[in-house]
Amino acid sequence: MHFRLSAIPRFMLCPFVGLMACVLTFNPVMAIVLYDTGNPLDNTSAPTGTYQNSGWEWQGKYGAFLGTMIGEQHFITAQHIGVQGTGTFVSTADFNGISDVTYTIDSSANGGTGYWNIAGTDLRVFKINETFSSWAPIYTGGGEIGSTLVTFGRGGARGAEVTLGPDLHGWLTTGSDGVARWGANQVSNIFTSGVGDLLAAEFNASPGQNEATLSVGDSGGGLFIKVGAQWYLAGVNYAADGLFDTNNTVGDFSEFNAALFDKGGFYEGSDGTGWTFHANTVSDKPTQFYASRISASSAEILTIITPVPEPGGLVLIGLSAVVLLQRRRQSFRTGF
Ligand SMILES: [Ca+2]
Ligand SMILES: [Ca+2]
Ligand SMILES: [Ca+2]
Repeated sequence: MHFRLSAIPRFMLCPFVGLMACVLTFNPVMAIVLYDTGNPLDNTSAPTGTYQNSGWEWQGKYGAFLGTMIGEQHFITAQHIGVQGTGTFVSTADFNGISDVTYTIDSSANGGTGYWNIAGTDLRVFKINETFSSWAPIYTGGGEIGSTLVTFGRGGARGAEVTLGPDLHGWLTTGSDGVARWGANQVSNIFTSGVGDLLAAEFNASPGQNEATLSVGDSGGGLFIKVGAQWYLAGVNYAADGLFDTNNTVGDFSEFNAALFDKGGFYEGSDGTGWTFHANTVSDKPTQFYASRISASSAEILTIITPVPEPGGLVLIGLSAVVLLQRRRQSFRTGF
């Protein structure tokens, strides 16, 4: 079968894996894929129980993708999805529980650029002309690894089974269906990459836990972790491992995108950059997905979203002080 990505695969060095040079092949995720179920209708309404209030309410539709409300007038999403033509950010009834609310994007923001790119990352902040009634707190700490996460995206549900002999290894991933879906996982690692720090999570064969990975269409969605009783935005969905193939033959169009909880027995890479074979061992070799790490850019993000005092206001404060002084002087002179 022949699978095409809607974006160019990316390659980054990951220096955090000891002495071994490691090239990660990223497929920018342009769906939440669930281990437990292939039903595309599952996990499409607000999470409850353990995952209640975990960020679903702060998601909004930005073009074909998602963004997360992070300030009274700001939302954050991924750069690599580009500027979506709609010029709007929509808090749908699915997200807010009431009715669709359409916000308009301030195209004059940041001196006419229309957005702020966080340098050296895949993060992009937009401003709306109206105001949100609530927004996500952003994570500024360093304790992501080991945290339970919830992530959101609009990619497609999982496709056909990927097997080797009698053994299931995962599922093909399909094109984006545009439906917002949520899933859970655990932050397993942090990588330094050409697009800044990335949070990584392994797609494990863990039934009954809403275990999820990402696929095409999930980019820009928020990834939340819980600290105490509060969920914080800790990442923005970026990429997933791939491509995969059963051979390393160039040009036979046999490569495919897949959500594999065990990539053992498959090649990973691309015709352009070469293929790496993963031996099929008894232990699963899970694939990972990646999200841009918010905490590494939190200072810059907070500078963008925190309102600065109006210069006019400062001048007025100064003037009133002058006026007060003058009055006192006058009072002194006149003896009052
Ligand atoms: Ca996992
Ligand atoms: Ca091939
Ligand atoms: Ca295996």
